[in-house]
Amino acid sequence: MKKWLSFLICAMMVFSLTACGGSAQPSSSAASTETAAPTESTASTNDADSSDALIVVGYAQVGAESDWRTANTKSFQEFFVPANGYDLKFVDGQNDQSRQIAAIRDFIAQEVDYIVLAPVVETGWEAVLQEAKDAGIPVVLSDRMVDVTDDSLYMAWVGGDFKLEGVRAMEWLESYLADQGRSDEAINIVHLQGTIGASAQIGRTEGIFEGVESNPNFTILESQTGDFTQALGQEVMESMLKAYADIDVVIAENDNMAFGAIDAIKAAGKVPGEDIIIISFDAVHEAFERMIAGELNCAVECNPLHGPRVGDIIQTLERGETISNKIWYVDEGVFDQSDAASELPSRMY
Ligand code: GYE
Repeated sequence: MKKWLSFLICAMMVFSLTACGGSAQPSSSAASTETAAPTESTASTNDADSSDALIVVGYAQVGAESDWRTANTKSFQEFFVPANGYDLKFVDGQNDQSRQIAAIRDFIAQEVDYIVLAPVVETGWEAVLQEAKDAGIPVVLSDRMVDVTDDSLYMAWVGGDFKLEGVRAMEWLESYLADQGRSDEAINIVHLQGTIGASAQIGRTEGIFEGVESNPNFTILESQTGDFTQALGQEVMESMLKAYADIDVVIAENDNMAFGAIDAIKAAGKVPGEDIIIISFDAVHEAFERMIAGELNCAVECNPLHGPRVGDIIQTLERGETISNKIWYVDEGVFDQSDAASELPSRMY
């Protein structure tokens, strides 16, 4: 009888541990289709009820400049929750590097367990990352990169391959023009750039410029920053429409600037998507709606759902394992008016 009872208690304990492990395990599904995913997390038996057991993560976010950014913030805020074993300290850097640096110093003072940084621009991070390293706090980079000579200042980075995105935008343009029998036509492009010095701007601009170089009939009339915002995208486009009578293509380095440009084009009495071809990056929900409406021609995907991916990196570090892929590029696609309607229902952001 006694033996039977202890077996029953034992069985109950095993069951509750399994259940507990299941609920506390950070999801790794977002990484499953990607080639470069770090080691998958195993079940964690973190005591999610006791705040002492929570892993404290400070996230120094860029700001709230775009729909992409909003989706990125949401991804972190939904993933880094006590039920998954985390306590998230979130700081909005308001597109200002000095605010992000102040946030990191504050995280160090609070002795957080991990610092996650989405750096607004690439340069100027050495000193503060060294301070984090000296304090023994691992830094994980997400979204944009830092330009530092010592790569031991961060544990890993996860984000999009921005140069490849730029290359793909130009490949799409080439094949679209070919389909229309316009391959030999002189094509005038205006280029709305993101925040100058941000990885997403640097990489996309590089890819776009390469595509222009390999197509002698393409001319960039002007490249100007719209700082990744809709308002500035509209403003810059208004002045470009006044300066150039014959714009064939707008390439906007994010969706929101393209939405602003679309408004400017409509206000100038032209038809966006028809009189002027419009290409953007991110592929947020509204980009699909605009493609369905015929106003936007192509959206090159940039996936913002980095919360669970950073979670995988942190879990790898928690297990004391080394990160096999320090630089983790997320798989991304290209969408246009031909597939926008069928793709929209399954889009996650
Ligand atoms: O494309 C843009 C956002 O860094 C990839 O930042 C990110 C970019 C994204 O403001 O919409």
